[in-house]
Amino acid sequence: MSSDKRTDNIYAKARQAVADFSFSDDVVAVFPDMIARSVPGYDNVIATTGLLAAEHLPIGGKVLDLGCSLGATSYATLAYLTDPTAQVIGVDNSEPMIREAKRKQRDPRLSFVHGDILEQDVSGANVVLLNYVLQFIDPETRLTLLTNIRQQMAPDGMLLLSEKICYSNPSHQAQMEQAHWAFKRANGYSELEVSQKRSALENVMIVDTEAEHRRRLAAAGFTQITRWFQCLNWASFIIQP
Ligand code: GEK
Repeated sequence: MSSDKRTDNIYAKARQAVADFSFSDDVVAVFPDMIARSVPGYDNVIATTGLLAAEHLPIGGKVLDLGCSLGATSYATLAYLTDPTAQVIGVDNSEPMIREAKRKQRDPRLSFVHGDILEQDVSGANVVLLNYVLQFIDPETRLTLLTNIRQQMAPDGMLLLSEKICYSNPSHQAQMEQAHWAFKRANGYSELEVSQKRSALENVMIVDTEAEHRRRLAAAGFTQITRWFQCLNWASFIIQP
């Protein structure tokens, strides 16, 4: 493992009270390891999202990576692009995250912005990336965000969305949730780590069913919604006007 990928053991020790999860300095330091061991299919989704974004981009095109963290999907997109005039803008409201992203910045076509994606202008974007971010946005605000994206992005633009999803059928939900915990244990997280992380995320990460996503995307004005990947209860969609 490279020194770049420090092991996540944030929840390894028992805590008296587990505070709500936030994208703090501690999390940023272990983020690549944390997300790869927690999100089924993460590496595949990032690389393929980059490919889909690059394929959709015209010469001189613009990509907005909303909730970019350290810019993994931005870099995956640029890896497929030879166009020196392409522009990728990563936006995140975690100051430690953006500070670290800027420190590691290694492509002149990519810029990082510290800001709230709810306030971000995405005018003229050919591709908008929302990878595992909508689930952290207040459910009441999600439709407004998607409507703004739909109205501001290029008329033939593409939104690439990845999310954890839940199921309205309780036995499907239990089966998938348990499979996800097993996935995390198989990646080296202890029972305690899985359960403390779950408590930390309880009020912060609110997931929807695929049907709810489809309803809201349609209400925002999108008509083409294709699920292109799913691993357990984590799914990715290509979305177009
Ligand atoms: C990846 N896309 O590697 N405005 C801006 N950023 C926000 C907001 C907001 N309102 N809310 C949350 N974030 C990345 C992974 S991580 C997913 C995305 C995860 C940011 C938050 O600071 C964090 O960096 C990111 O969204 C979610 O593909 O950690 O599970």
